Amino acid sequence: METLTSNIPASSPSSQPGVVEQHPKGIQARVLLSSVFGPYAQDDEFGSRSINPMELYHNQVTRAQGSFSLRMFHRSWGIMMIQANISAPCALLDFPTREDFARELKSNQYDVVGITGIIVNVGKVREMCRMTRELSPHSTIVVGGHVAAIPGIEKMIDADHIVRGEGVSWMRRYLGEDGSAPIRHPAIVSGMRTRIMGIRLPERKGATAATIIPSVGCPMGCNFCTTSAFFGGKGKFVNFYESGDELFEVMSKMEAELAVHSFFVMDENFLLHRERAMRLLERMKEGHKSWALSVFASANAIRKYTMQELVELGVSWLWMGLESPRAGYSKLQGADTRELTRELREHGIRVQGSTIIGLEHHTPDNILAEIEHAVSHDTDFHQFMLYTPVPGTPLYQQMSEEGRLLSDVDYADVHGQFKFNFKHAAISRDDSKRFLDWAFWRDFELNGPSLYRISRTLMAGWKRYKDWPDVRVRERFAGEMRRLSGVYSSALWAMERQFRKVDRNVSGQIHALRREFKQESGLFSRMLPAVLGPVLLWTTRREEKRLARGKTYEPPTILERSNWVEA
Ligand code: B12
Ligand code: SF4
Repeated sequence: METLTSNIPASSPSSQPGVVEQHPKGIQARVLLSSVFGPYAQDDEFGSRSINPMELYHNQVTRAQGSFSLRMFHRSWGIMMIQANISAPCALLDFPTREDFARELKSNQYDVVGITGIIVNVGKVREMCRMTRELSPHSTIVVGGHVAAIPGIEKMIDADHIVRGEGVSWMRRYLGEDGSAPIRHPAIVSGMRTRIMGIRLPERKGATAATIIPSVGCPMGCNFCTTSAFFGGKGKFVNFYESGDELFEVMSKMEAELAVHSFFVMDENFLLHRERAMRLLERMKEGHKSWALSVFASANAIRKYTMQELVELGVSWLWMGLESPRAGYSKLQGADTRELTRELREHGIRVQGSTIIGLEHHTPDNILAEIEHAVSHDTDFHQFMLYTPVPGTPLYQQMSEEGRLLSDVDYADVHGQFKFNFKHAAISRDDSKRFLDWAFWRDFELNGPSLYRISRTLMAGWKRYKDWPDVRVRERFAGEMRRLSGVYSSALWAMERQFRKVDRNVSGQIHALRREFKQESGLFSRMLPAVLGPVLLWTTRREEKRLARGKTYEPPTILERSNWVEA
């Protein structure tokens, strides 16, 4: 199969994006929505890459942490959102194999086949369009998601409609429904098949956070940011829930349906909308909700809140950009991000930093110091990504105009975890990967496993808030300590031993934290490490061996039908 690069010649120009025409069958149309096919963690002709598995943390955050890497899968929320908001009979196929996809096409007469993908997936999207034409020739093919931003995509794939931007409204209008009707939020369990230290965590109802999607896009408009660009760019975004009241209602519904108290809030810059967040807090107080929120926010948005407000709002995990202070992004303006990170962690808020490697001002001479600066934040998790001009962004436009895009890079490799796809003024392609890999390793070596770091943050939060006057806050920390202290102490027991061979200093710090847990825990949790610790050490070592033999993990295939009546 030919590779798909930015200089690919035009193939059949079969489709054009454009105004939303309506499907003749309206809501009687049978719809199949599918994510791209796996397996993912392997190198293949369709664009799977072993370096690019379908695992958020292991792919871009904890990948250097060996058996301590946090591994889990996330469903394809975009198509779940669309499915929940259309009245047509709809099947959703998540993480199919090619055979699953073919079987589904053959066993049902679908009028509409909707495929979701991002830019790295273009080869798979093309293959799925080809398969649909062959196996279900009367189906209308609709392609959506970030893959739609590739310039000339309509000539690379054989689709009838290519949808750029928000898809719920588009699909509703396509099926003859009201595109601006209120959004029904699907019940989404945020992660599944979680593994760490060689064991798969049990999946009990309510044990995993629910994903809430209040909006898509981000008005900050950083030049490299694809999520911002895809939904309108600077100054624009699409709100699904405008107010704190609406958000509170949705979260209460999810709480009842999924028995959860914690939420992964999938909004690129949740804290930017202060009025909404503060109204949510008011409602949480009125309703005595002791919820925990994992949010994304830029440093300037976080600074709009006091620590107390963040803690009362239940913010327990924060994903924050830590781009170099020399890069001049407005989201960092006036922020001492090291001080901010330290403060957040002292208040029990786990911080996930995100740092870009290969910014314009980086050179082989200064980049190691910049990485040291990033790592010195001592965040709980740290994501590193290469500076990457992605189609649709202002950065891509600029690089293209300057003639700096490398035209022979396969789109499957444009994901920020491999090598540059552009000509950098001072750093070579091969060196970009070396620096990126070094950043991950350095963070791990210096700061230890993320599991240790989050245990430390939880301990700090517990000590500070265990006697706090607001009972909601107290309950949140007490609940986490109750559930986790025994498990964390056991994991720390195993980590302390296993990490000796990486860095004795960090191993010593883990030991000290383990003693703190011992002091603060109840009798059962104090006893548990003696039993569970050696088991975890054994599973950790077994996992190390598996990984050394090349073991990878794949998400399960899921098929869900709604409004379904057999044909
Ligand atoms: C969850 C997530 C993942 C999950 C994927 C789960 C899955 N099942 O695919 C994980 C963690 C595994 C993942 C991995 C990767 N991801 Co990711 N991921 C996200 C994240 C955080 C949320 C996606 C989401 O659900 N958004 C909310 C929904 C509602 O929005 P949406 O998906 O865009 O869908 C809307 C529209 O696009 C449209 N739409 C979508 N599909 C369809 C289909 C049809 C038919 C229609 C009509 C419309 C439509 O309608 C939806 C509602 O408006 C986004 C960031 C973000 N904020 O979106 C990055 C993001 C999508 N990921 C990105 C990247 C680069 C990756 C990786 C390559 C990165 C890496 N190195 O790890 C890998 C690739 C994995 C692979 N092998 O394919 C980029 C995509 C860049 C691009 N332009 O292609 C994003 C935008 C992050 C970023 N800012 O860089 N990711
Ligand atoms: S603040 Fe974050 S989400 Fe918003 S545009 Fe910048 S990088 Fe994107």
